[in-house]
Amino acid sequence: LKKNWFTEDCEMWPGGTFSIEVKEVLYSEPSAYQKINVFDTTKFGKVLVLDGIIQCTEKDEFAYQEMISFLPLCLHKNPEKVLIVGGGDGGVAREVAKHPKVKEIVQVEIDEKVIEVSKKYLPFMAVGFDSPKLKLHVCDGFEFMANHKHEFDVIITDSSDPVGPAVNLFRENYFILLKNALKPNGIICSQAGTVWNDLDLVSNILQICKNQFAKAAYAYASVPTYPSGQIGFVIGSLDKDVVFDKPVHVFTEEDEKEMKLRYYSTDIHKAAFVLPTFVKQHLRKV
Ligand code: AAT
Repeated sequence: LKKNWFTEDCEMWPGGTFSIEVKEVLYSEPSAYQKINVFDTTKFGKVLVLDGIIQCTEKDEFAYQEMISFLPLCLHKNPEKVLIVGGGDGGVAREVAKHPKVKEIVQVEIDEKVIEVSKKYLPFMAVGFDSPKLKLHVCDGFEFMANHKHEFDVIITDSSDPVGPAVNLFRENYFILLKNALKPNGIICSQAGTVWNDLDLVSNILQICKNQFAKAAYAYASVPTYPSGQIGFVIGSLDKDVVFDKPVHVFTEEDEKEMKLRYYSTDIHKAAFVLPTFVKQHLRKV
């Protein structure tokens, strides 16, 4: 094994994993919920790791944060009030705050330490916490959801994988709470795993989402530092007339520049719902 390389280690992906060359360990402490590491690396800039799993790297975080934010925001006619669950690095808040229709953002992150560490070591994402539109709560997303009804236009669940504190955020009960926390015609978008490693997880979450929402689909994004270089999202809408690959907010190249978008575009939005054949066939059973 090479020296100074960090290797992602998780029971979810046995038999093959991603490694990254570390220049310096900037932080390494357990919080009340998970072990937190921040590395500076030779190729991917600063990296946030929770319980041995890469959450984001400076080089490619924008792909994930833009997609999980703009896919649902651009499918909702008037996404004024948005809830973010998780997202303790601030990157999703940074993206959501850019959408011209968004007036109010509420965020619920379970781990205060992740927020603190991100503010210190990952300011390029933690700028999201400076938005005047944002109200930040430190508590469990599942519990928060149980106490909020008919409040939000869009709910984004930017959660870690279903092995640590996020395990409840992948259950059907959570999707029932999400549905009840939405206003009429509301939309949700949740981190939903990769098709190469977790096709059964993807189909399970999609099934749950289809059970609870008028319409549901899985969308695809390329993120090199997530397992297998890919991640996806389930999107559920209470509006039965939504057409997932037809965003209602269309951005010009000028808009993309002004909003500093580097991955999301109206064309990428349309393409994200086009799935590889083996995935399409597997998800057809859902
Ligand atoms: N922005 C991309 C990074 C993440 S962060 C996931 C966040 O979810 C973490 O800050 C974690 O503390 C928070 N979290 C976990 N469980 C809960 C919970 N129950 N309530 C609120 N917040 C929670 C996502 C990385 C995806 C990794 C893919 N392999």
